[in-house]
Amino acid sequence: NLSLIAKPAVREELLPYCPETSPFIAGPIHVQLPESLTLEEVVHKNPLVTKGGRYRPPDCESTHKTAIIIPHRNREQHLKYLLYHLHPFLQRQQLNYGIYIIHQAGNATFNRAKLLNVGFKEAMRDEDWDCLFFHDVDLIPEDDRNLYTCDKFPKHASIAMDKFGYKLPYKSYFGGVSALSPEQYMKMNGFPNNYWGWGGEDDDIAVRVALSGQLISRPSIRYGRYKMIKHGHDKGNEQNPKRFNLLAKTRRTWRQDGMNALQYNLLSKDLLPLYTNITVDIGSEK
Ligand code: UD2
Ligand code: MN
Repeated sequence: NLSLIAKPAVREELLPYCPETSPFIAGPIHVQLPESLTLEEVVHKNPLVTKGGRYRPPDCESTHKTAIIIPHRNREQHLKYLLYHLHPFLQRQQLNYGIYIIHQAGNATFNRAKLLNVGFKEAMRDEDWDCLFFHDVDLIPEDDRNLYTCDKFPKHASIAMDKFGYKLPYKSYFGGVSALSPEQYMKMNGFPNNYWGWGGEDDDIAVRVALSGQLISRPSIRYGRYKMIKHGHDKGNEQNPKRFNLLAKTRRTWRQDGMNALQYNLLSKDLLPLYTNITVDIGSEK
């Protein structure tokens, strides 16, 4: 019976593993933000990206499964540029990856850390990711030797940003782009849910890393370079006046507030050509 030996239309099961260092890594990237760029062009430039913003190297089995989690509301331009740069960047690293946009519905005050918790939960429902990258929408990596894989400890990747003169602004700084394995994430009960508005949540996360008995891992300062697309303050993300009080209490609250207390209403999940869009109602400050 010929139909039994006909090749199935799925990809070959037994590809060799990808090499330890990808041959496509090129080093420094000159980041450009072409004004006329459209999302359709980004789709055309990435023919191997499949529904939901997924990719696996075509000719080898990646040894890394990385999900990128991006908190978002009303930053469509930044998102377009990030996708334009990130897709080829991740492909050059021969990763098996997926990109998730976690879109906060409504006009209540923005809550970055809670959106990241939602992203973790929803992404892990899909796939057994071994690394999650928590990524501001406006940060473009400038060197592809900055590997989007996880380390022994929670990793802070955006250590050299143009806006801080390509230096770490302070020692425990954890804002921008960070990477944790599911085990590292759960060990610190994820991120706080109660930081509404701008600021403090990144420092809280750094404190949780320490309180859960972990260290911070960082890439080389030569590789962890990022350009932040210039922007003003967003409406609905005003400075959080409670951030210092909250931070003073993290030691007492981190075990109660985090993944184990996460509540939200998933409004939609769409597999778009360049990313999975999760629209979520995360409520508002009580
Ligand atoms: C810094 C940190 C950021 C976070 C924030 C304080 C850097 C590079 N980043 O960012 O990680 O700790 O301070 O909360 O230092 N966003 C939207 N829509 C909004 C508001 C925010 O999509 O209306 C998302 C978006 O992904 C953005 C991120 O939240 O990149 C952080 O907000 P920001 O870029 O306004 O804050 P920034 O640059 O001071
Ligand atoms: Mn920013």
